Amino acid sequence: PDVKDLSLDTGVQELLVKARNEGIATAFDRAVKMSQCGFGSAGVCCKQCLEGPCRIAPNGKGPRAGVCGANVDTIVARNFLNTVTQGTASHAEHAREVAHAILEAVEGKAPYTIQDTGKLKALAQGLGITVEGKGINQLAKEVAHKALEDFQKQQGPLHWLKLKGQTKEVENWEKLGLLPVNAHLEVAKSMARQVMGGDADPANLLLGAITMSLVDGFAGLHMSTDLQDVLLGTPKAVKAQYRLGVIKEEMVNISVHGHIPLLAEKVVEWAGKLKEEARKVGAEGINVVGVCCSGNEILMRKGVNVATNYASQELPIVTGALEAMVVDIQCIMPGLQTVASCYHTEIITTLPYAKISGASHVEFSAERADEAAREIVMRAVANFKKRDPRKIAIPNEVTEAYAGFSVEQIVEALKAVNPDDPLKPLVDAIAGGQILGAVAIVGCTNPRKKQDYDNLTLAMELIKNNVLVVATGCSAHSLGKFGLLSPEGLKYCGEELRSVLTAIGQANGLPALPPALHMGSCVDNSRVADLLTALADYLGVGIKDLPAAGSCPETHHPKAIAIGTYFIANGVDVHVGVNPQVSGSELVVNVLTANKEDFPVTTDGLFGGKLIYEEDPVKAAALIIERIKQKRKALGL
Ligand code: BF8
Repeated sequence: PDVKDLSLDTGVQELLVKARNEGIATAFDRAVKMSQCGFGSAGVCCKQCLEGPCRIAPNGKGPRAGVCGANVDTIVARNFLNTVTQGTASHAEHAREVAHAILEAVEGKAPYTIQDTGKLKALAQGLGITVEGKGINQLAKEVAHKALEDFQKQQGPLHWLKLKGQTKEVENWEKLGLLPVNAHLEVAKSMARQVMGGDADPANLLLGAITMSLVDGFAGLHMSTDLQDVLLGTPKAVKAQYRLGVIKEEMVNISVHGHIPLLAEKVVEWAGKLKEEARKVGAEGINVVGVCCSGNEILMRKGVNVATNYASQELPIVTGALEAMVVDIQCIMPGLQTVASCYHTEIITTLPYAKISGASHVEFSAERADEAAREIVMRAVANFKKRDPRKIAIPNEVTEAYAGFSVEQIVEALKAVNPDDPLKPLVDAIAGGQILGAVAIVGCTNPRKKQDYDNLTLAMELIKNNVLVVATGCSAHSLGKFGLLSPEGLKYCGEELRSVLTAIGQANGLPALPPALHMGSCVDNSRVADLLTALADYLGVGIKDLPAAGSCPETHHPKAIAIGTYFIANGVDVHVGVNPQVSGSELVVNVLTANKEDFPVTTDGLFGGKLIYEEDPVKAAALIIERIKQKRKALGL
């Protein structure tokens, strides 16, 4: 296919041509070659034991049950639970790493210092810890211990669920017996119920997926964000640049890629400290650029420029000017090393449980953070001289963008309009219809879809219809590349939304707020939930009652499915633009999508939120808007 059909990003297109000319295959090429298995696509393949693999043909031909007797509903529901569990395990491990880092920091073993003492105190108070008379390090230690209890305790719901769950939604989960106890216990229990001969009731398995998603939300997303803000600082509005043009020919270039910001922050710090070393090898300095969610983390807190998002992560290497790509965990394509072996770029893995054969490994831990980051930066500096000048080609476009919209920053901006009651201007605009509703555009890009196209098209449709858009993850990068994170993008908004964003922006001394507010990485979907919780509490309703939705147009990762399920459990409709691999079971489809009116049990009935699967972003926007209007009507708006 023409590179124009693979990505909307012209820099990506340019480098795809270069890669092809050099005989290098990327994820986009592999996606074209890889035919998709019809059974897997429908979720009907079972590999849980050695009687199989068994598969139930969706067309009604062939066996109707596996060797053990599991029918298609059991198989599809179990596979769905497995997907949600994988996503949850990733986020829970992320949160646990940060909790440990806080402990090590306050014990003087790791080189980090608590940055947001206000947030620390608020968290401590919310967790029932006595604040008075305690020093910051003591408080941080007690908060970290509370966090770690969410991986150990044997009774009662997760502390973080009690801390962050919206009251009405928590009541509902409790009534349904879905409250999770501890993250590790729930992940283990989920694996145990998926085993051959375990849970075979599809509805029960789907309820298991809801409990798992609550672990994802509270012991994954919320805990990660809260503890990261305490340790590294709560984001404030920042200005930065997007696109592959942020890679600079005259600099030593390092891209940080992955998720847990402990590493990325330190690489940025050491890049600053070792500038002189770069000059010694003939470079002008050291340029750190972000990829994927590590990119989001250092963009939000440090204003570091972003090179690219998930699907095109191999392409910074193809510029021929990237000295090192340092990675930690999740969404890191093993194919990076194959591409890097054609250039001077060194891929550096950092975690003992996430290695790539052929790549270098510099072990990172909170305790060794300075040593490891220093070594990584020095390796990059040493690689500068190994460049092949004939292979260098950096696309020159960059786009300006604003990020850093934590809930705290949003409230701060609203205070400029109404200092005593900051949420009022927002609620009034929603009630008055100037803002029709709010949608979070989240998640990935997927090499099987034209990169950035669906994320951008959906956002454009929504803002045109006066829907407020917030964004996280690689979707936020899509919007950033095409100007929607900058006031420049305001021209695409409906008139009423534009006037609200202009008024708030001007109250803050800016020309306007951007049409989409960048709220952070994928774990920062917790910020979206916090904003919804604040609005629901303000109005005295449940989150499920708000005219809000989530959308992941270019879904690729199980984490995105786990996050989506968490929002459905909160009563928020979630759109996905890629096949969620459940179509083989009518029962599972009906429960998740509420497509059949008289179906007795649906997530919509139980929680007020459902799954919307629509590949066309324009149609998806229409479906989302229709549902927002229904929710407005139910609120009497
Ligand atoms: O956690 S958005 S492609 S990088 S899964 Fe991955 Fe998707 Fe990007 Fe971040 Ni989230």
